Order: sequence, then C-alpha cells, then structure tokens
Amino acid sequence: MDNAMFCYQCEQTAGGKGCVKMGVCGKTPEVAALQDVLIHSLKGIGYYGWQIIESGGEIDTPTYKFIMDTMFSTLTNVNFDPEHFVSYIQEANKIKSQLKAQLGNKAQSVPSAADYMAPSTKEEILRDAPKFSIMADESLDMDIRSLQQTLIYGFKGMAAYAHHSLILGKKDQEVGNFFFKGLAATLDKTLGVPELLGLCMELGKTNLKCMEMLDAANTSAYGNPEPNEVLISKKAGPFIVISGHDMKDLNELLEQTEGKGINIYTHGEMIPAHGYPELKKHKHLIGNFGTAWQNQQKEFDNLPGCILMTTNCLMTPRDSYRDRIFATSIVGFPDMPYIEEHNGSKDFTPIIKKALELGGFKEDEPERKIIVGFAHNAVLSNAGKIVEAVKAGEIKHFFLIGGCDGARPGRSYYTDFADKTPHNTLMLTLACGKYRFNYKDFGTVAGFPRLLDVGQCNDSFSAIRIAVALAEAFQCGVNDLPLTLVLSWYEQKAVAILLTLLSLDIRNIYIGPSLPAFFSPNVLQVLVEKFKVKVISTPEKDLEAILGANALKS
Ligand code: SF4
Ligand code: SF3
Repeated sequence: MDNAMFCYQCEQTAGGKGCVKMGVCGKTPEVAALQDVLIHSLKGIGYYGWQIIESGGEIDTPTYKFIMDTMFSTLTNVNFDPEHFVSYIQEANKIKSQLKAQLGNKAQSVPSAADYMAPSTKEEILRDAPKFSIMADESLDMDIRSLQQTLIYGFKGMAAYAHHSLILGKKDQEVGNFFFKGLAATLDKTLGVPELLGLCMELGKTNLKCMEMLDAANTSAYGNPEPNEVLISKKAGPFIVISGHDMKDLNELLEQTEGKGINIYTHGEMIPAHGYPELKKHKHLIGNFGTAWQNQQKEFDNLPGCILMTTNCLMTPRDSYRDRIFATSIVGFPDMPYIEEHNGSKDFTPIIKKALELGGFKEDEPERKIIVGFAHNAVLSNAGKIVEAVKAGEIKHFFLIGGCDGARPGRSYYTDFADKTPHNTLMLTLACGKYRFNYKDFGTVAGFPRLLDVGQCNDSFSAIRIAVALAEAFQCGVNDLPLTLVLSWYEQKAVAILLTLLSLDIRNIYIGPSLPAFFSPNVLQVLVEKFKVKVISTPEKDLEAILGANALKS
C-alpha cells in the first residue's frame, strides 16, 4: 500500500489539519487504513441494523457490544495493534451477513457501500483501504463531510460510555438503536446540512441518556462517590499502576491483589476511583501515581512496578518499561502482553507476578494528598448551603473547567485561568485536564474547597446534573446561572460531550486550545452564531468578559 493516511479526529492532529504520514499519536498508516475499513464496515452494519429496527426487529447484545467495542477501539490513543483491527474487520463481515439474513427480503434500496465485504487477509484489506479514506471522495461537499465526521467522532465518544456501561451490565435500547440510525445516515447521500446537524443534536441528546446510564452503572456497582483524600506521593513496596477509565478492571485487580503485599495506584483518569465506597474500602488502593496521560513516557520510565492500561490514553511505550506494561479490553499495542476476559472475569496473575519481581519503590516519599469525590451526590447534598452562599454574595461565580489534557503549550491557558479566578468563585473540574492544576491549594470559599473534582470525563453527567439542579434551585435556566464552562478538548469523547451540551442549548461555552480540524468554516459559523461557542483567548480577557472588569480584582 502507499504510505498515505488521513486522520484529523483529535486536537493534536498534524499542523492543525490532518496526520498524513504518521499519526502524531503514533498511529501508523497501516492502523489508520485498517481503522478506515473498519469504520466503513460499521456503517454498513448500521444500515442493515437500522432496517431491522425500522421493520420492528431487535438487535442482539453481541452485535450491540461489537459496535461499542470496535468504535471505542478507534478512539485516539486506544489501540495501535493491526492484528486487533484485522480480526474486528473479519467479525464485521460475519455480523453483516447475519443482519442481512435477519432482514431477509425486507431490504430496501441498499446503497452499494452498505454491502461492502472486506477481503480476508490484512494485505488485501490494506489494498482496499484507500477507497475508504476520509478524503477519498474529493467531490463531497465540505460541510457534509464535516458533519458526517462530527457524527462519527461523536459516536466513538458515546461508544466509550456505552462500552463502560455494558461491562457493568447496563444496556439501553434507545442508545443502541441510535448507533444504527446514525451510522446508516452517514451512507445516505440524500441528507443535507440541516438533516446532519439535526442528527448531531440527536446524538448529543442520546449521549446524555448514555452518560446517565453509565452514572447509574458506576454508582450502583460501587456506591456514590464521596469526598476523600488521595495520596499522591509514593509508598515503599511492590505496586501496580492502573490507568484508563475502567472501574470494573480496577475492582477485579483490587480483589486479586488483596493480601499479596502489592499497592495499587490509580493513574490519569482513574483517580476518581478513590471516591467510590466499594473501591476505596480496599486499603491497598494506596494512592495515585503520576499525572495526565501525555506525561506517561517520562513518568513510567524505568518504573519499578507494572502498569495496566484499561482504556485510553496509551502512548508508544519506551523500552525502559515495555516489559512491564500490559493491555486489556479494547487497548492494544503490537507485542504488548494482553489480559483476556473469560466468562466475564480476568486473571491478572501475570501482572501480579511481575510486580512482585520488580520489587517496587524502595522508600516512602513525604506525604502529599489531594481531595477527590465531588460527584453530583456529594455536591448536591450541599446544594442548600451552596445556594445560600450564592444568595449571600459569598460565591459569585462557578466555573466548570473540564476536558482532556494534551501536549500543546496552549494548554497552560487552563492553569493560568484557574490561578486567576477570583477568590469568591468555585471551580468544578472534570477529566484529565485538571492534572495541570489540581495539586495547587486554591483555598476555600463559603466553607468549600475552591476546587471540587467531579470525576472522569465519563462523569460529565454529574456536572450536567449539578448545573440543572442549581438552575432549579435558582428557578432559572442553566444559561442564566452564574456558571461558565471552560472546556479543553483532545479526543472524541469530548466531541460527544460538546454535542450533548449544545443539544441542551447551553450557550457561551469556551473551548480550546484549538478548534477541531474537522469543523468546516460553515459548521463553525453555526456553532458560533447559534450556540455562541467561544474560542479561548487569554485567561485575563476571557475572565473579564465573563465576570466584568472589576470582578478580577476581588
Ligand atoms: Fe493524528 Fe490524532 Fe488521528 Fe492520531 S488520532 S493520527 S494524532 S489526528
Ligand atoms: Fe483524558 Fe485520554 Fe480525554 Fe477521559 S485520558 S479525558 S484525554
């Protein structure tokens, strides 16, 4: 195959336009091409699945699971292993044949793209792949392409949430059905800009439902998060660092390491685990190691313990820790040891053995701690106090500083922004962007820490729930609250969340550090004019615009 690839799905895309030779994330042209074929195959599955749903039929759980897992696997920094994608593509062929058989002779005007069957070997698939590259159809209107890709990326994000829910036994038919409807729509040449924009809003609404399901899945399995201090310094002894977003993997790992003299540290987006009663009850869930994903190569360098990657964000491992990093679930990297699931459970023995062999940290560091665990239940049990503090003028404004971190220098905006927020304001944080400033002491306001961490990107529902409850308490709309959303986007879960916020008609969202390359100028104009989306400028200018010139002095 030639070396061309095209991917512009994440914020760090090359030159702000698209990765064309090699992904900035480390994705190879081979993996990019296989992902293009997989996504194309999923569109065809979407077509047949939607026909079945429309004619009154149902989609079975294995097919639902396949869509969620495979879409999630194509998210940035999840899976770099060509072999995983070849087997997903082969499975997609089988599923499509089954759906065709299930539909029988009810199929109507089947678009030829829906009938695509990938060849069986990797070499043959790669020969086919250029036809399915994002830019393959040069005649496609740029706004249509932009909205089709926005839908696909929103689906990837929502697939991650649906995947996590399903792992904990929760599935939703409306959410599942919308995947088929939306994927089918990306093959429908009759849809114009208004229809595709409508589908993006429908995706946003469906994603809210999906995130609510995930919240219910997590809280019913592990209890409602409660404020808890987390150790962020090292303790002597063997250890395993668990990264990603999967609470079930963490729970199983905690159970299998109980009494074995191994400490478990969370990493990155796993830190909110320390708020869940059923997880924090394990004493050897000792603390959190390291910071956000983009620092992992430096932080894992020569680590005397093991790392388990349960989801994103994985970077190309350095040789100094290649022998001690493990993948599971939808994560993959060529030659990286992989922990399989058998009958709903996993055997972490190889990681446990290796962690004991490596011996761990030699001594304790001086203790440092931070607080996590302010999800909706913890915040809203204080709603009365918060409302009173706002009425008494003690809390003047709320900021939700949410989203992902990344390597771009422009991301220092969020730390500077947090530093410059006045003392009579309260900050809520979400996702991994908080690592840039969550170790700082921002003091208190009205008896609350000024920085309250709501959780992972997976907990965005919590933030929405808090905003809606505050709006009810003040008898106003969310847009009339003294609340500003300042978002940093990096990967496709942020796309799904942005669509959810827009579908709720939340205005004046600040977004950065740069805009998605897949938004065409016209699509961007709609976002700016209709939803008043704002691109970040400088913390001073933005804070002044939000609070007024005098507020900054307080
Ligand atoms: Fe480039 Fe991002 Fe695509 Fe990786 S995921 S290839 S960095 S656009
Ligand atoms: Fe972070 Fe990868 Fe998005 Fe879950 S872990 S927020 S970037």
